[in-house]
Amino acid sequence: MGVTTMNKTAFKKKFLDLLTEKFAISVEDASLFEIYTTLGTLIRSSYAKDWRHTWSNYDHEQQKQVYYFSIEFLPGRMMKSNLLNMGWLDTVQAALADLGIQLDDVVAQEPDMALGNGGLGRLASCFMDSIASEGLPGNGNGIRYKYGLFKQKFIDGYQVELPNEWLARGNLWEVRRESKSVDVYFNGYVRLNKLDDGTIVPVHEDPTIVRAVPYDTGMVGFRNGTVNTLRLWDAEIPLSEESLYRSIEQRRAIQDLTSVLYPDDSNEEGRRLRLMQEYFFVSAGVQSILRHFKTKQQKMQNLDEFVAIHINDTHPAMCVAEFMRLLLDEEKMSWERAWNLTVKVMSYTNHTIMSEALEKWSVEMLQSMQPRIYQIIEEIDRRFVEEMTGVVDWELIQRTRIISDGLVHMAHLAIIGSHSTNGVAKLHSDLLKTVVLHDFYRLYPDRFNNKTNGIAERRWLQLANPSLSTVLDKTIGQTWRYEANDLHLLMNYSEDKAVHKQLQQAKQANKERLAAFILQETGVRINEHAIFDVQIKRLHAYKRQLLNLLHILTLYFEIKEEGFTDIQPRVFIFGAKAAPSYHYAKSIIKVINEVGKMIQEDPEVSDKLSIVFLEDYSVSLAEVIIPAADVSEQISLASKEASGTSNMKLMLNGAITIATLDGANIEIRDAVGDENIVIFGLTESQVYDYYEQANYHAYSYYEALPKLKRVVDSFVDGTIANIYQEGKEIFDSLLTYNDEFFVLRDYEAYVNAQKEIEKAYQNQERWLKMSLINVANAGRFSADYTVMKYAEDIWQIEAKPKSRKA
Ligand code: DL6
Repeated sequence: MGVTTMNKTAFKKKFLDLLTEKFAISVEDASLFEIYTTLGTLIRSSYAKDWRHTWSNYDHEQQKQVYYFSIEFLPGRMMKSNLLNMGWLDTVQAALADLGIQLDDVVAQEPDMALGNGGLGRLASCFMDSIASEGLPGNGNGIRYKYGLFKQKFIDGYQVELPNEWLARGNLWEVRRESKSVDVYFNGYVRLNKLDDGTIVPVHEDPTIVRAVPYDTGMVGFRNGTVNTLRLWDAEIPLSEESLYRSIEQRRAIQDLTSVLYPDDSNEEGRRLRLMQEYFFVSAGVQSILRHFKTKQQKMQNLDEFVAIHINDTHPAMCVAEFMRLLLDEEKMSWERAWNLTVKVMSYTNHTIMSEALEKWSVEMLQSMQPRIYQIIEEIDRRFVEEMTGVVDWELIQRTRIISDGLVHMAHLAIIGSHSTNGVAKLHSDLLKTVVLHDFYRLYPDRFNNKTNGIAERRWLQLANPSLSTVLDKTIGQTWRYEANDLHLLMNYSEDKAVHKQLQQAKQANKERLAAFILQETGVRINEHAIFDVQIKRLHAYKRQLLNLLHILTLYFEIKEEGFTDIQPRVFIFGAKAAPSYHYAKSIIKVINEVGKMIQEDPEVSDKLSIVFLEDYSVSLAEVIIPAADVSEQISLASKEASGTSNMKLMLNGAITIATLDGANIEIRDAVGDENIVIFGLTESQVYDYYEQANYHAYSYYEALPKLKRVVDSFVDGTIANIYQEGKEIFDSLLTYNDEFFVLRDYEAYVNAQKEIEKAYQNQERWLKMSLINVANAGRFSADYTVMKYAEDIWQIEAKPKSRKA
């Protein structure tokens, strides 16, 4: 890649020339946004050749490629990671400094690309980075939402959602590829025409046609010359059909298709729009894959040697039916041959055991919106039932078929129509086999496998935490920067006091940076020497932010009512968005904010405790919080968190995890050893025992534990101001509705685990060793390794040796 040879002088010249060319302005007079635009343009034009070569090499070498279909991508900002991956970061930073410009100020001009809610979308983006960095032939396929995930504001402690106009000032990284547009058909009805030779030809009558226009973004690999493509589709009115869609409502309906991420599915209209979005990006993506394949002069029946399609969660499950539609209707393939190919090409990842997130669509809605796709799904279902009849019992068939009780089960479609189903952590994959998808495991045992999630360690350590990165470079050399397992070399220094000291200084610098950020954003001054205790993830009852709050209130009452003074000062930091229609989650936000206010206004407590709930949690915000964290809260009810990835990012940055044995926490425990993590609470099998025996009585814990009773009562007894309805809702969820996520059951164990954390922190020698061991053992969670396992076991794709990094 020519870019790695860029020196400071050459960069400055190019940059200043381009600034003049674009804006006719001197660097002294240029605004930060003009500087950002100029730098971004220069970066993009510098990887453009590699981008073109990557495309053409894959074709030239006839390489099999994977297409990763995901309704969410959450890359955050891309400028700095592009600079890092191109090998430009240090040069550009120094060159800009010579010109009196701070790179971080420039980078801050970029809006976060937040086309996702949380873990699912962030994982997809980590995978894009790692697939390119491993030189693997892989592409992303998704939706170019005009508005990203809402901007969160707190008004009077309540979450308020504002539009996120991330495209308002344009998007530097994307290329609109009009020539690659395809038409996607909705609604209407399907007439089956019978030809003279008896063949049946389906004709889609009276459809609504939407033009899908792709916007491509280069995914730059780490210093290896690979630039893959993330293709996001936008909806437009087809040029030839302009006259058909004349009314403002009709035009708006089409343009709105890609307006918002996850339209509110608490109502029929929102659900309809979401289903349309799903088919839209599935159909556009699959059509464009087949169109491209046809340019290769290869036989259609060998398609599986060139194409792998990955279904990321159930949202793109219609890939199975759309692929069949194109092979049957357009390529005139027989059903058997088309089905055989489809199963070989498709693979599916399950990301949740929460039944509400396993999508089901009403037959009525799917049939009216997608008449041909519905016919195909019906036929897949009919053949599945036929194939299984007499082989397995009837009840099993009824439980696993795709269409039942007036609903189309998308996970069933994805499993039946693909050759691989994986979970995202060992425990999760085991639960899929033994509980959630056990019926399918009985039918297809060979299809099930595990791929524990991973993270882009370049972003979460090299970019987010330069202080720690410098210590690592000095201590273990630089190979960890591209071979994450080399972090393990740090184990040689586990007893080295001088290294401990440097780690402590790096952490302190990050805490001061976060404290300054908090002061600037909220006006709150926090104690920089307190324990920074962090819980950052979507707000959901199963993740149990409420348990964290119960502990904070316990400390509060210990100080206020029991006269405890010997408490290690702590700052509890939250970052979380609640889905707009998720009332309960929003009530938890409100109560946390009110407790935060109560503590802050109470001088008896505020020097020991504080709560900072940062607004608008995002990738960029995570990059400031994570390096400063001392404690990582991973406290979901065992069995509910499929994997988690903030747990990996926080350990990589030296935080000590307090965790239940859930998701990837178990693998973190295995990596660091019991003495370097604090585990508490019910195990997954205890949770299932409760379900089986139906013998959980939340009330008995409330009655038996006076401290717990004091805390729970405070939601309704006026102790906390301004939370009448929200407090009551939470109180009732715990006692009237018997505490679905066993918060009261795990309370005591959690409070004791927190005492253990405090004790460990007070022994800084022990703490720093624990922290070092966490960093040293985080390498295994690099997404580079995860995607290689997908490539080898599921997608059967390879990096060509020449594109691998040196
Ligand atoms: O696999 C990525 C991520 C996991 O780390 C989280 O544990 C899991 O909750 C998340 N799943 C989803 C899907 N929907 N829901 N719920 O976001 O996937």
